[in-house]
Amino acid sequence: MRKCKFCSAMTGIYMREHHLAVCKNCFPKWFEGRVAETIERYKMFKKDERILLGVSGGKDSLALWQVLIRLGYQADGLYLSLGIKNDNYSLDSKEKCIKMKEKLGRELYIVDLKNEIEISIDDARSIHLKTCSICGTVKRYFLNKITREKAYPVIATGHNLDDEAATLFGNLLRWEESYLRRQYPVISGTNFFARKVKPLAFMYERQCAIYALTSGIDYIRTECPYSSKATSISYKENLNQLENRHEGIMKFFYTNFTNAKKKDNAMMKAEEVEIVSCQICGEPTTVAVCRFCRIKEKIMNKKKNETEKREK
Ligand code: Q46
Ligand code: ZN
Repeated sequence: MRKCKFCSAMTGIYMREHHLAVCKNCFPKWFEGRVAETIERYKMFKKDERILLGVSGGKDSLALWQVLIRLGYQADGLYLSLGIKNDNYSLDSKEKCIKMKEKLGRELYIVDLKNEIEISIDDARSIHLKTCSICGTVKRYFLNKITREKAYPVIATGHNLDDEAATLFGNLLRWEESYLRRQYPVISGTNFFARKVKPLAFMYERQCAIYALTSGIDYIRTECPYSSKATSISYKENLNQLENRHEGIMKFFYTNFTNAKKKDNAMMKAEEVEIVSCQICGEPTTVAVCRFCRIKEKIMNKKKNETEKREK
């Protein structure tokens, strides 16, 4: 046990990477203060801008929602019901988001994938693409769509430092230049897309968990059943092993990357691509038919073929 830096109470919460002990009563204020610094340092948004936050019912997005409201920002939530039946995952996660909406007194938009496109993420397995890759496309599609329809200038997501470091690690291993150019805590808006921000990008995953616990957030404890197959999980495990041996290494890795990008404008310049309207759904895309519509068509065709086979 150590003494809390702010009130001297004895505490078991010690953050080696910051050489800092904080008790459970002081932790929420400390966490909120650090997120506020990130928002200001990267000029993510102002108090009079409406923010749409993607919420999943997990600790990170719900923690971010509460932090933003406590800091005086105008943030509403968007929950996408993916139709994951395993262990009632989708039902439970939706319930946590509704609880938080009631606690914060803000708007929560709920998009049910089954109502929108008659398919769920569970159906996605049938077309032999990685479930998480399809899920990512679907989430981005609806976040962009609802943000534009409801005229929000900013999209926020609850990606934490572990997520960002794992993404960076993967992009470096595969030398994904176009993704490396795009990875940053804030991406400016264009005529077609709202500004995208990640206010938790410098907070470790375990700090988000401590915040959720010490500030009474009710979040979904079970992992998405597909998460064990996600490549990012193995990157995270490896990075966490390194972090255990070299405290703060994950923070250095991501912070130094963002600092280098800040200094070198060339690294910030995303490739210029022409944006057109998808021939099927009309959403902005770089190809004739957007990835979302292509995935949807594939799944629908597969389902149709299976029904025809059964009826024969
Ligand atoms: S929800 Fe979707 Fe995650 Fe589940 S299917 Fe994969 S991407 S793991 S954040
Ligand atoms: Zn489309």
